[in-house]
Amino acid sequence: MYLVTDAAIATRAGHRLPDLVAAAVAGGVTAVQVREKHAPARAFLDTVLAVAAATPPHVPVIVNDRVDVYLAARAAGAAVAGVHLGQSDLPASIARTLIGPGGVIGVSVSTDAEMREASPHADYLGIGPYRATSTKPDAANPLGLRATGRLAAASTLPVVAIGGITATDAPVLRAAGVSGIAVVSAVCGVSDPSVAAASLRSAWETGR
Ligand code: TZP
Ligand code: MG
Repeated sequence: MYLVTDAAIATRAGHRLPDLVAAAVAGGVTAVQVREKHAPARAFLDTVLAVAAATPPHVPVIVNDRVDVYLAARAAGAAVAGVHLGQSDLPASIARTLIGPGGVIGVSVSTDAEMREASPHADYLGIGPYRATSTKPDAANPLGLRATGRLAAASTLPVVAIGGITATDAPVLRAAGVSGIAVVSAVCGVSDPSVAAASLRSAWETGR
């Protein structure tokens, strides 16, 4: 149950990001990715540090896109677990050399070729978009259930589905073989992120 943050969406819904993350973890989120597409490095680092400070130690905090910001957060003493890389970010092979064997690397893939390239260097894969979403207008074409299930079955790594996912999708995606689901707006964009996370989690846990 992977929360991907968006401070702008959170602010519009009336939340400070660190409080939102703490509430979402209380509701059942088990991993957090800090994603800020427009923040300069210094502001992004500050956000990562604030989120890491608000997240309990058993929940990994992953930095979107920026290996340098991940390394800076580590240098600042924050408990950050790793990075999540898209297809236009640093290659996973090079990120692995930069962050070492202990850091988590996730890579977004939407094709078999991308999966083959990333898998030897990654710890998990994000596959998506599951469906079109206004949160990421520049995303690749939606995969839908069949392609999601096919990629999940072909993967040697755990895969997390992302893109337009709501609680209704959780049991369907679980049955399709994914290891987890990642959401932005379903938790960041609602009035009660804790309740939203809990309903996603229970839909996942009880789903067949
Ligand atoms: N990658 C593929 S879709 C997406 C990302 C980061 C955005 C998902 O956001 P939402 O609000 O859960 O659809
Ligand atoms: Mg990226």
